[in-house]
Amino acid sequence: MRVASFCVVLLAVVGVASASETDLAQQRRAAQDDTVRGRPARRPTFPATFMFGVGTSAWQIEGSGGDRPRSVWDEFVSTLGDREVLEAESGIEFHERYAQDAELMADAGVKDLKMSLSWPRLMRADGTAIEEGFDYYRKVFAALRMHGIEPHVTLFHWDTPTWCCKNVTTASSGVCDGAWADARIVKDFVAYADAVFSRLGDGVKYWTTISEPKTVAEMGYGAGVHAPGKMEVREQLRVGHNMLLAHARAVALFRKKYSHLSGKISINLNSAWAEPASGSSEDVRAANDAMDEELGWFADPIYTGDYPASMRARLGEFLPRFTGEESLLVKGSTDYFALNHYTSYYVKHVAEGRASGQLGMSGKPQPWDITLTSESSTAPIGKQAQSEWLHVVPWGLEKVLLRIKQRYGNPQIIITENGIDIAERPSIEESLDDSQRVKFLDAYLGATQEAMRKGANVIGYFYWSIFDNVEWVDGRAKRFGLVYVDYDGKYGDKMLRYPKKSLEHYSSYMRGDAVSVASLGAARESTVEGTIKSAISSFSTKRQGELHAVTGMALTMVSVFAAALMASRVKVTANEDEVHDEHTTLV
Ligand code: GBH
Repeated sequence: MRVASFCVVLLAVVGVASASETDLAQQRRAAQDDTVRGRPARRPTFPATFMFGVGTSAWQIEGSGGDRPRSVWDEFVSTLGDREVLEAESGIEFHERYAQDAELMADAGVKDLKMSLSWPRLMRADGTAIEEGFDYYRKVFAALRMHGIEPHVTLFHWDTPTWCCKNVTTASSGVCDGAWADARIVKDFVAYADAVFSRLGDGVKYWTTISEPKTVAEMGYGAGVHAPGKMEVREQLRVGHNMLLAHARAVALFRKKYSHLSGKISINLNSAWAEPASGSSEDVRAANDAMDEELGWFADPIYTGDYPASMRARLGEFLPRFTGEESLLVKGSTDYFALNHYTSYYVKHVAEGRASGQLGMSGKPQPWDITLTSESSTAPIGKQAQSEWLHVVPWGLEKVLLRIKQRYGNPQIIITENGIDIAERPSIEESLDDSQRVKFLDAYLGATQEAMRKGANVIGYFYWSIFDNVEWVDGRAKRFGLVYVDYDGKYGDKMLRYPKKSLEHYSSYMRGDAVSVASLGAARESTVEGTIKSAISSFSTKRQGELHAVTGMALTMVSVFAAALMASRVKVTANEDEVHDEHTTLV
């Protein structure tokens, strides 16, 4: 009887939804058109299984606590100045504060945390494991899991142990020779991966091997503005090659020796969107070549077994070759596509040999300048964030997702990083009032939803970053967090964390308030059933009448939720107050 009346009400709710289906469909189309034009849907909706997570990386948050052995990033910042050294040594003191941080995240509704492990904490040069380091991560995982947070583990996010270097120097040629430029690093990386899988592998569902091989190669070995500070045309491409091989061999090991862990593994590939500066066929081709480098440099080998033909044509013998065995090893070496995406830029064709610009956004010479026939345009493509390189272009994310779908066989995609930095303001109230980030989130999630509607198989989204943290060479100056970190103790104790407005906003996604009507049918049913069951068990000794009351209450909650959901959809079109030009955004 109870179950029957529950079904009737549920059907009624679904009925109301389908009765106004035409209206909703119209609103949705209007909202989606808006997204394409740069105006986002207010509160995009997602399948019940969609993961909403947040990201961090070891070197940016942990600090050097626990006598952490040094990485190339510690060496690199020591060439920059005392301030940089201090910032790196402190991080945000996550090494000491992880337990409270886990609690804070749990309170905000975080269930999925992307984090990296510090390779220097875990392995010695002789290939033996540092057990104290593993104990530390066991404690971190335990604290997270106690709060219902699942760690998504990245093995390497840029902090190469200095023992991988042939020499450590502060000479102008960079702080470290060898390392990723030397193929011997592959076996060290695989030994490290082996030690991690065997000691920490239990229960980890999602892994990535290397975060952004492109950034390390371009910024660290090409432009020289990241550790290890090298500017070597050939090395840059060699580094990318070695990273692909290290990744692929670690994955082969994982699949062979650790299949019982049932985890999924990938590599974090960053790609901006390169938009043709005009509709001319030359600009279109130039932008397509740019995308071959943004995305294809690493994704093509993984999905096809070789580099893009356009890169081979331009770079010739500069670009390393895979042996037949390596090509087979690299091809198919991911279980899902882990995409880091932040921004977009225009690309225009320039006459051969005269290109002064570059495709990496570094402003420094790139190897492909040699024969490059395109350059990034300075035309504004979207509002600039705190960082000069970051322009807010939600539709660029949609285009990257659809390119992945089209070119690589519609893989499952997790957006493993996406975020915006906003400068600190004069008062804490202003710094916490980050409406721009709130809009950014809705806009990029709206673009994600639009790509999904067009068939992209996106299963998760991770905002970068949960905390303000050490932004590499920019240190504490750039703030990407949903949580403000008071490094100097301006407003209380040093290093205290203060939630920004965006955390509260993103919490509603993480808690499941953005689940779509279609998929909510099932999700809501199980939630309601769960609510009723737990209510029944706790009320089990009470009278039947009270049980009916509890059931009624749960059903009311369902209807209210559904009504609220629909109301929020109506708001999508009601929101006419913001007008935006094509190719610009509200943020
Ligand atoms: C991410 O990379 C990193 O994974 C993360 O650690 C970092 O905190 C986050 O970015 C925010 O920066 O200086 O003009 O040459 C994103 C990809 C590639 C974006 C390199 C910045 C340098 C632009 N990054 N790019 S420029």
